[in-house]
Amino acid sequence: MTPSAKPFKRILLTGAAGGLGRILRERIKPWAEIVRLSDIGDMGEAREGEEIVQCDLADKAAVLALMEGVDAVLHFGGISTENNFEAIMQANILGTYNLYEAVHKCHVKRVIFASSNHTMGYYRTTDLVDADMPARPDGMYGVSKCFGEDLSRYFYDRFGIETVCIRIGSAFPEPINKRMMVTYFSYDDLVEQLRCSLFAPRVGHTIAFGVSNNPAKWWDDRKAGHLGFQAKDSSTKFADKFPDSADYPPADDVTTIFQGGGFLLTTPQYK
Ligand code: NAI
Ligand code: 15L
Repeated sequence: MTPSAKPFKRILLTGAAGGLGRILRERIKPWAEIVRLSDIGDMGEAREGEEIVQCDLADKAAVLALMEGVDAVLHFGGISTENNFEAIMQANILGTYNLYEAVHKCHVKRVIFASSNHTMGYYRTTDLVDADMPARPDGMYGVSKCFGEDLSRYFYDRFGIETVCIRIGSAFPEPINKRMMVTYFSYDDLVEQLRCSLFAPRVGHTIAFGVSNNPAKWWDDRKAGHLGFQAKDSSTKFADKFPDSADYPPADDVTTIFQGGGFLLTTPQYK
């Protein structure tokens, strides 16, 4: 494929030094002539077809400069687990606000926002949650992702900037506990959902669920059907690691009662 045949001129990936950013760095290259990588952390040397811009999302001027010449954004940067509110406020709340202000000023048309299943962590593991149900975050991290979802809704309603918020389950090489047999999201499925989110003709403001086709389900993704995404992988191939996962949740432990799992232990618990 010649550079000019690629659909986007420049895609910005935030969080490029992170676990998912390092995977996406190579996988998104077919979609853009240039991938601009950004993170507060070290991203190494720029490779072919890359630009590297190290910056703090909480730095408004830096984020505005970061956005220049960008056609689409994959927003994966920020604090990715529970933390103190001050830290989350800077990276995830102020950072996402700065990102959308810059998106608006630079006339970027579409953002894919890495939201999280922790927007819904206080639903029970017996619930089936869909995109229209009220958020039930399980901590300040989840609250910050709810902020990103609402902020992007506002920027769509007010300015027509399209966003797909992907409530990612557990995007890791493989499940590392029983909960992840339900929440597992393979890297291949993540990349495919991103591709669908970027290339669907119209997405408006979409809330989607990022999860593979696992046997047990907590999330109903039909309201994002217009993206055309079909998960191909499944946690089934890891079933030997967790033989009784079909009986999940097995106990009256708070981490198995609520979808947020271990994140519940970082916040006051309600049964
Ligand atoms: P990660 O923690 O490995 O990567 C996040 C990156 O954001 C890090 O490289 C970090 O340096 C960067 N970052 C943090 N604060 C920043 C700031 N103020 N300015 C600029 N960059 C900053 O997390 P991971 O697993 O790669 O996740 C990526 C995104 O996907 C995160 O937004 C996370 O909340 C979201 N997500 C990931 C899930 C997963 O299963 N991996 C599940 C649900 C959501
Ligand atoms: C998330 O939102 C986190 O970013 C990730 O590190 C995992 O904890 C994931 O959720 C999960 O619920 O497994």
